Order: sequence, then structure tokens, then C-alpha cells
Amino acid sequence: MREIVIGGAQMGPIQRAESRAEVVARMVALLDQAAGAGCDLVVFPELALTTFFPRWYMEDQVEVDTWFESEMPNDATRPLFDAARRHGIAITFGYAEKTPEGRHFNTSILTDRAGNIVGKYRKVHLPGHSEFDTERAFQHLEKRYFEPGDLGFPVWRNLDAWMGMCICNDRRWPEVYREMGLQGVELITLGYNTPSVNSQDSREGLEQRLYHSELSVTAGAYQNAAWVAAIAKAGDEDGHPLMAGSIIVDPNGFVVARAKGEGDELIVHACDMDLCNFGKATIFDFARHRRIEHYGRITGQTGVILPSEEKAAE
Ligand code: ING
Repeated sequence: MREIVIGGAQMGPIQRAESRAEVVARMVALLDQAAGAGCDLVVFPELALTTFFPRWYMEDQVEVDTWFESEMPNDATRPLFDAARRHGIAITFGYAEKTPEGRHFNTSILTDRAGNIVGKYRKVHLPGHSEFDTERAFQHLEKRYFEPGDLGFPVWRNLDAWMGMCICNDRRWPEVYREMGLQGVELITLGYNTPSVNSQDSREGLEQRLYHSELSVTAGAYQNAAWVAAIAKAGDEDGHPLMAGSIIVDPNGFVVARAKGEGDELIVHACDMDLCNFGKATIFDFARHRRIEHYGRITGQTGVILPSEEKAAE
């Protein structure tokens, strides 16, 4: 049996003033706890090294760049990589990546048990906006600070399983799971930083947000017969609440582990990768059942194109 004991390392809030060193120490503590629980892989959230800075409007690129890492690992994160290697645990976490060419991405990396980076993903679906929006209760400037990812949705062999990553808003788009499902993915890991309320509609609160997150992740898991670990950074960051709700979901879409609080919290589940096999061989045997000749709109157009009037009259 190909079992991977997955640890979901939900993180509580990171205040704007908190240093990378303080944050990494919290991550190492979660990693040590995961080692005690026999984990093989630990999943950390999106932008795990800093506060969710896209809530802040900044015009000075020098200030913006202080939230980014220009190399990985680096001095701040080496203690984390060293702890992972010491424990023989693979890790994945999100951070703001500045490339040597000066490009900016919302990125996530995956390591093997020896702390070597074996995979990198750059967030494709950037929610929010790029200019200060006076209509919003708070800003969500991911389109200002990041470029859309340019690596697609790769899948790697790690820990004797096919693994892929996505990040936060990506989890709401079915194409993301299917792109990896068509590569045979058996485990998708993702981190998220999701505001507890809708900045454009204060009537949409925590309950609906939690429901939509779980709905998206359980559907993606079931429809691609894959395990999905969705891990939050949660809690009140400088007065801005982020929702928790970290979950591990099995290939039948059932939630098998769920965080209880909004702080640093490890959830653990022993995941049998062979649980993916039946779904991939029967109901979601893509080769046998998909009819791609009818799916042209999905990659042929970006937005809605309404049927022509005369067509509607048919
Ligand atoms: N955050 C949010 C997310 O997709 C959001 C933004 C929330 C978009 C709710 C739509 C609805 O979970 C990030 N960081 O993508």
C-alpha cells in the first residue's frame, strides 16, 4: 500500500510587523509536531512567510519587494529546510517569489524528503484587482503585485505518488484539477489566505465562504479521483480576519481531516494513494468517457459568448 501520512500545517495570523524568523520558527514547531505524528509530507499555506500583504495598497516597488523572496531556500527559510531534512519529511509552502529577471509570482514549492526542491508552481488565477478600489471594504491587490503563473499545472513523482499543486483562488476553477487529473495526479496540495468576509458584499460572511471553499475542493478531489489537502493561513491579521477550515479530502470527495480552530494547528491523515485507482479506472477513466470534440469552448474562449439571437429562436 502506497501510504503517505499527510500533515496539514494550518497557520494562524501573521501580523505585518512579524519577522520571517518568527514565522519560520512557528513553521518549524509545526514540522516537529508533524514528525512526532509520523508525517511523511507537511503542507503549509499560501504566502506562508508573511502577512497577506496584497490587502495593503503600496506604490513604492522597493517596499513591495520587501515582501518577496529572491532565492529559495534563503537565510530566513534555511532552518525550515534543515528541519525537514533532519526529519526526512517532504514539505510544501507558498511564498512571494521575485525572480532574478525581476518578475513577481505567488509561488509554491514542493520538496522531497531530503529538502531538495522537486517542484515549483506559480499561481495562475489571481483574484482581486490592480488599482486602489474605493468601493471595497478592504483591498485585494493580487493583480497588482503578481503576474499570472507561467508554469501551467505540472505534476511530479514524489514519495512514490503523482503530486501537483495549486494556490488559493485556483481551487475554485475546475480546469485546475482537470489539468492535473489528465496527468494522473493522485495528490493535490494547496494553501490559501481567504478573507472571512466579501470585500464587495458584507452580507457574504464566514459560513458561505467556508461552504464555497469546501464545495470547490471536495468536487475537485472527487471529479479527478485524487486526494486534496487545502490548508489555510487564518485568524485576524492587523484587523483583517482570514477564514480557517483547513481540510484533507479523499478521492471520493469525503473530508477526512478538518482543523478546529483559527491558529497554528496540525491536522493529520494517513492517505492511501491506491484509493485513487478505482475512480481513475471506472467512473473517471478519462480515456474511456471524455468527449473532447464537444469541449472546445473551455480553451477556445475566455468569457461568455451568448448564443446568437436567431440561434436562440431555433
Ligand atoms: N483569496 C481568496 C480565495 O480565492 C477570494 C479570494 C475569496 C475570491 C472568495 C473569491 C471568493 O480564496 C486568495 N488569496 O485567492
